[in-house]
Amino acid sequence: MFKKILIANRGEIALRIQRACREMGIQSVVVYSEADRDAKYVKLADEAVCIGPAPSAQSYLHMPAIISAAEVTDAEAIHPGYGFLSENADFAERVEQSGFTFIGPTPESIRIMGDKVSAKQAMIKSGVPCVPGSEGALPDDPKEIIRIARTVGYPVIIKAAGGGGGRGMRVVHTEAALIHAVQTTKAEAGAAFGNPEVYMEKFLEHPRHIEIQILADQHKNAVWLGERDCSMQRRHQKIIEEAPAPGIPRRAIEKVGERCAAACKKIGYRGAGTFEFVYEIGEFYFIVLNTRVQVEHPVTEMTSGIDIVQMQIRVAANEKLPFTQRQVELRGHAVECRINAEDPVKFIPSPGRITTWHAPGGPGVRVDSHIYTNYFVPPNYDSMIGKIIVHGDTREQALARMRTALSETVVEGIQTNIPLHRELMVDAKFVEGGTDIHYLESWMAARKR
Ligand code: MV4
Repeated sequence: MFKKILIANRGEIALRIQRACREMGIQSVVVYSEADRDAKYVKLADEAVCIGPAPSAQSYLHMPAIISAAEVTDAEAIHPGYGFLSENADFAERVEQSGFTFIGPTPESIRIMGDKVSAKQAMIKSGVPCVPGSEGALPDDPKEIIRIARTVGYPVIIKAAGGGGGRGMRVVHTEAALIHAVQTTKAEAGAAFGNPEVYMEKFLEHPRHIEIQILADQHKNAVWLGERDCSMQRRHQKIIEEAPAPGIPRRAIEKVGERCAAACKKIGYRGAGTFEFVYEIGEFYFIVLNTRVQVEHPVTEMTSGIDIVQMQIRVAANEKLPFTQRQVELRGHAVECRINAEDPVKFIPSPGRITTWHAPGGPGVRVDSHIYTNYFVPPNYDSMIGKIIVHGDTREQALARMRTALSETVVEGIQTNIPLHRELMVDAKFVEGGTDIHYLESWMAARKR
């Protein structure tokens, strides 16, 4: 096992990774920007290295500074967390070339999954169900494009190979609009991602967003740890996640979960990963494979009892997964609310000093956050300041615990989306379960009137 790990991230996930290291007896080094100098997890770390000024480009995205920090502190491995450099294949490669272990998949896996065309091709080959569409990138010939769209059937969606997270896509409803849409998406993709390749899929109008958590070691073992329903989102920013996904037959989940684990073995995947699907009328359709630990991983930790961050570290150190698929037992129901420093109605970021922070507690309540009373939320980064996660025997119990937790939580000095969560936890349709990816945005539009 590693003696020392460098954490190349900030905020709640830096603290989360630090906790995993502590529990495993591993020393942790955090890197921080000038804006994060006073953060408590920076002081709590065994070692801390300032890597630059507040802007991410000069700190958390600055590869030479991070690699130098690993060199001067004699760290053996680098955990990238999520966001920043976590899915940057060049970074993973540079980490390994500098003699460190990258806690994540191989640079090659990251590269394949970063290109959505090659990711989809790998999944089709590995038996993971995908959305019907073009086989690979669209050709240049407009006649061919029109022919493909007729076969797929309208509406279709044009997606950039280099896109993701909702960037670089366009829905097309009619043949008349097709060629212009393809050309515009290609031009935008070329400018934004340096890759003009696009592909086509049937556009599903009312899907849910369901994802499967997997773990794979370097000894040909791969397991899936159940699903998460992440349909409650706004502008591709998830705000509530839960497991299991309400109303989906267990048999259907098991089938897709097994396909994901089998695909991991087939492609030689290592580390933690998340297969994202759109789910509509009883069918799962693969959209992307995220090669990092995700914000919402605690929901799966609560239902599986497995520490995903510790497993990432263990498989990176070449250990075997310490359990088999048959030993994975999913229990109860978990829900996560992401707490953002933002206006709960207009969603404008609300950085600044937190004058009061009172965390919730009690049975089945977990808080993953780096904040404290008198903490200054810097304006330079993502507005998420923490997560409240609850677990219960049933969905009803989990929701009741979340309502209580939200009622106990106090954040003063800045605005947060806690009032929005309080409303959603008693919303009839959410409480019923199974709302689709458009629900939150239509709910907000209706509330405004
Ligand atoms: C789709 C889709 C409907 N049909 N693909 C958005 C993010 C990117 N990863 C893929 N996305 C979508 N792909 C087909 N063929 C709808 C979305 C989508 C979405 C997916 C998951 C969560 C939220 C979403 C919000 C809008 C659109």
